[in-house]
Amino acid sequence: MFFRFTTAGESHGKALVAIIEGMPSGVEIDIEKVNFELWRRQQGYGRGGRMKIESDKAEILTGVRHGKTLGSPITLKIENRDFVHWTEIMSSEPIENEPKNPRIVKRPRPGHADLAGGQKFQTRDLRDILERASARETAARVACGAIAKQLLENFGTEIRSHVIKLGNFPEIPLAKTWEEIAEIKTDSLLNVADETIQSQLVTLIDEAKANGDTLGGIFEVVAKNVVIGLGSHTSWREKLDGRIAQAVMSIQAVKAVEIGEGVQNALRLGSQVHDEIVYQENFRRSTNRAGGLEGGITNGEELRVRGYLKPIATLKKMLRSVDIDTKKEELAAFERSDVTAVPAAGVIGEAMLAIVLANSMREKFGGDSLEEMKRNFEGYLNQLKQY
Ligand code: EPS
Repeated sequence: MFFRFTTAGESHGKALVAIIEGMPSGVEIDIEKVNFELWRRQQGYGRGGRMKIESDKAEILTGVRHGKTLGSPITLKIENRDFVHWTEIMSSEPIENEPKNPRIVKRPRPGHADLAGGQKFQTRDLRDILERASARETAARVACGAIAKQLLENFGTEIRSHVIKLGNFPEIPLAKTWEEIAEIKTDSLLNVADETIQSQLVTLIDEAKANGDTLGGIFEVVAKNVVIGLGSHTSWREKLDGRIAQAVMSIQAVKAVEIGEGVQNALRLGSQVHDEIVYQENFRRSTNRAGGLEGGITNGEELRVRGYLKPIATLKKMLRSVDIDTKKEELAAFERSDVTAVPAAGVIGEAMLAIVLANSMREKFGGDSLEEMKRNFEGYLNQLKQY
C-alpha cells in the first residue's frame, strides 16, 4: 500500500487515533475540512444518545507544519468526550477496587462481534470486544478520509454520497445524477436527493424506534473527475473494484457492496447492461451502468459504489441470547443505540473511497512532493490525449 492508515481506540476509551503514511509533502491541510467531515458523520435523523454527547474534533499531532504536509506520517487524535463517564471502567491502569457499576457484558448481542470475539479472544467480559467493534471507530476513518480528499482535490477529484434506500423504501434504489446529489443540503435530515420521500423515511424511522427496532438501507458514493487508468486488469490484487469492495465492506454493518448497477445488471441481458463506447473529442460511454470501472480499471466515467447496511445489531427490543457464564437463556444486552445510521455510513463510504483512490493515485503517480506527483500526472494526461 502506498497511502495507508491505521486506527486505534475504544468507543469509551480516552480517544481515537489514526496514523496515515504515504502522503507527499506540500499538500495544504485545512483542519476545518476534517472537522466538517466529522460533523457530517454525526448527523442524520435516527442517531442515538451518544451523538448528543460527542462533538468530534480532530487534532493533528504530527506530519503537518504550518498547514502543509511534510511527507512524514500524520497522526490524528479525536477525543471521546464520553470518556469522563467511563474513566474507571476503561482505565488502562489496573484498578484496585471494582467500580460500583462495572458494566460487565455477559449477554452477547446477535449480529454483533460480541460472542465470536469473546470466544476467539478468550475474554469473559464482552466489553473487551464491543469497545473496539463499535462503529465509533469510523470517526477516525472519516478523519483519514478527509486528509485523502484534500490530496485528491489537487487532481480535481470530488466525492459525495447520498442515501438511496432505507429499510424497504423506496422499492427500487433512488438513481440520482451528480448535480442532484450535489444539491442536497449539508444539514439535510437523511441525505436523500428527494425531499418528497424524506418525510416518509422519517416516519419509517419513528415507527422502528417506537418498536425498539433498527433499520438498514443502502448508500451510494459517487466520485467525479477520476482519471482513466487507476487499478489494473493484470492481477487480482490490482483490480480497483476488488479494493473498493474490501474497503467499503469493512465498514461496520455493511454486508454487500455494489459497483454501478451491479445487482440489477446480473438480472439483465448483456445488451441491456454494457455501456456503449462513443467518441466526442475523447472516448466516452453512452451510459454508466458499470459505475466507472471496467476490468478493474477506472474508465473516466463517474465512479459509483453502493454499500448495503444490515440494521444495527444493538436493539432495544432485545433478541434472545445466552449468558456466557450461566449458559442460561437471557435477553441480549442493550445500553443505547442508533435506530439507523445509513446517512453516516455514506459519509464513511466517501472516506473509504477517498482512501482507496488516494492510494491508487500515489501508486500510479508517485513522487515525494505534491509538485513531483502533479508533474507525473500532467505527463500522463498528455499521453492520454495522444491515444
Ligand atoms: C457510534 C458510537 C456508539 C453507538 C453507535 C455508533 O456509541 P455508544 O456505544 O456509546 O452508544 O452510538 O454504534 C453502535 C450502535 C454499535 O453497535 O456499534 C458512533 O460514534 O458512530
